[in-house]
Amino acid sequence: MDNFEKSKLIDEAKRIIFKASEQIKNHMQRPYDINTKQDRKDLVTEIDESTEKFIIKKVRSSFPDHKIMAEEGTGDEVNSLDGTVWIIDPIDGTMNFIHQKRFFAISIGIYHNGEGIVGLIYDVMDDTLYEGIKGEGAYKNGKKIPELTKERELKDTLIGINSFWSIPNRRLNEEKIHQLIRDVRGTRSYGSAALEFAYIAEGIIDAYITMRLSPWDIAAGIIIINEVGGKATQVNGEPLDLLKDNTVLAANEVVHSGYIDYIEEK
Ligand code: 2AM
Ligand code: CA
Ligand code: CA
Ligand code: CA
Repeated sequence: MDNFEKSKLIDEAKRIIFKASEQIKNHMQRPYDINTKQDRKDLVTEIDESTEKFIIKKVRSSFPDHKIMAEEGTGDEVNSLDGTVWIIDPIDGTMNFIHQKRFFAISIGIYHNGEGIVGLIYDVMDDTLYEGIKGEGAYKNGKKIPELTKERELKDTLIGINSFWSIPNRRLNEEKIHQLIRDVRGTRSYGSAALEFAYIAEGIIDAYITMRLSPWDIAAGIIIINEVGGKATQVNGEPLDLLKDNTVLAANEVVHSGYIDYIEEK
């Protein structure tokens, strides 16, 4: 992809995300349907679906030969990252959207032959755009985000983790997570994977640990944190695979490996 194509892609992706955000804000003033997916806590609204359709329509009209992977199933069936692939979460943090009416984001990651080119995370109610451009850096509302500090020790970190992973569960050894909670400075739980990545990039938390995310939860965030000295892998340190669900350990790279010993999968 040449620089001209790349700048057209970035401009258009930003236009689409701003427009989609306006539509969400308008629609949420009116009543909307709420449904469940796999279980009673896995929620989706008609606004998740209409926003996805809106974004996909815009992408298809501007870039008919690009492929689209999207959460609510109106994209393409994507089996490889060959060519240019948009990985879209129309609303990341649907539970926050419904209950809190804030702390949700639109996430768009664009990959070219498997390489992350542009990552955009838009915090809708805060009107904040986090943007990562491969090789050029990360930005918050157009202002360059500085490299993450290299002066960080695990004991001084603030980590994003859902409290669910600290109660007895099927996926990991909760005793070790309890020890991690004791050993770090503090924990936070924001309820939007995309925003947790954005906050790592911004340096306001140091890590995010979770046991199951889909490609659209992380596609943009990976690109953004990579640009400022962050690292994202599975919880065992293995690389992430954007064609399937993954466990995720995202962190400032100077502390990243320190968390691995605390995460014992069952
Ligand atoms: P979503 O809001 O787009 O579904 C919540 O802890 C975070 O995990 C959100 O980013 C949420 O994305 C994501 N998530 C992924 N799979 C989920 C699931 N099955 N149920 C609830 N949240 C899920
Ligand atoms: Ca969802
Ligand atoms: Ca999501
Ligand atoms: Ca979603």
